[in-house]
Order: sequence, then structure tokens, then C-alpha cells
Amino acid sequence: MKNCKLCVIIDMGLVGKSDITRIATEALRGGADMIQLRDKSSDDGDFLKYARLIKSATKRFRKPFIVNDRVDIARLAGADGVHLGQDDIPIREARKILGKVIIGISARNLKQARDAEKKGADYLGIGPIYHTKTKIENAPIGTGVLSRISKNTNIPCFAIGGITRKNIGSVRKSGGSAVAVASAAIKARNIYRSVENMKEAIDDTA
Ligand code: TZP
Ligand code: MG
Repeated sequence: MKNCKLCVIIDMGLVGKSDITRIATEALRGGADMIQLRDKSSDDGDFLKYARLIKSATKRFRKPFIVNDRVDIARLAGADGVHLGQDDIPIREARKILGKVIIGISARNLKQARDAEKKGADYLGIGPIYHTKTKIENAPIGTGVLSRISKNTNIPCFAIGGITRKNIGSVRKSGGSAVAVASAAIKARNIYRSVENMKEAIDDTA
């Protein structure tokens, strides 16, 4: 977790099912520090299959693999952690099943962020910072909220939502210790180069 600056989210709503291993591998070659699998629509059996494929890829690169939403799939796939929303299984319950893995929590205000930290979250996913088609149900919170949260918490803050190479500088200046990206990485024509460029932008603001 310590040097995790760039998390690439493989959102199954954005990519072809036969491409998973290639996408994960390209992202890891480009410098992704962590991969998260997000799948809101597949059957559970398929979700588990994709999770296992990504786990094999991340294992080769010795990088953590996180499953979004699903504690059971994380456990079965041997994932390194789980990312939970405000309405998912509470951290304390997730730990009963997963033990000492990485647990990330989504937060869109300071109260949620502080609460997650107090309950033992390992990192926060803060957003959506900007408008994004990947998650339309929540309005953007902007960099001001990110700044407030990062100043008032002590765990890594992953800024998420509409992050691209162009706004990484502003996000980092606003206290985003790290960023999580879906479309800017996995919808790029050249995933490897796009991830590498974003990693460089992050390093430039270190
Ligand atoms: N949570 C907040 S915004 C978001 C999630 C899962 C979507 C991020 O996707 P993108 O394509 O990087 O905006
Ligand atoms: Mg969720």
C-alpha cells in the first residue's frame, strides 16, 4: 500500500470480457501500482473467473489486487483486498471473512472519510472528483472536498472520477496522495502508454 500512487480500475462495463488478462498486463507494464476489478453486471461465476485472471497477472508483477464490492469473491480469488462503498458490508464484518487484507472505503465527504479511518480502513477512495460517465449516479464533489478530507485524515486518499493525465496535477495539489482511474487507462488505444504517462504525471508532482 505504501508506494501505491496509481490504481487502475478494470470496469467490466467498459471492456471486452476476452481482454481482461491483456488489459491487466498492459496496465501493470505501464506502471499501475494496484489493480481493482469492478463488475456491476456479470454473473457471479464470471466475476470470480475474471478476478482469478487478474489475480494471476498482479501476482506476476507483485502488485496488489482489489475486488470492488464483493468480500466473497475477494476471498475466493485470493485477492489482496476489497473496496467497499458506504452501503456495502461494514469493515468490521469484512475483516471477519478476509482478515488482515487491504480494505478501501469510498467517501464523498469528511464525515464518511473520518468514520472509515476510525473503523480501520487502509485507504479512502474519494470522489467522483470530476464528472465521469463511468459512475453517473453521483455528482462530482470537486477538488475542494478532496483537499479537506486529505488534510483531516491520515490514510492514503485515492482521488477518483474523471481523472486523466491533464488533471492529475490539480488533483495532487489538492492532496490526492494517489489516484484511481478507469476509462483514462482501460479505454485508451494504448493502455500501456496511457498508464505510463499518468504515472509520469504523478511522479512529476511528487
Ligand atoms: N467511483 C467514483 S467515480 C468512479 C467510481 C468507481 C468511476 C471512475 O471511473 P473513471 O472512468 O476513471 O472516471
Ligand atoms: Mg461498492
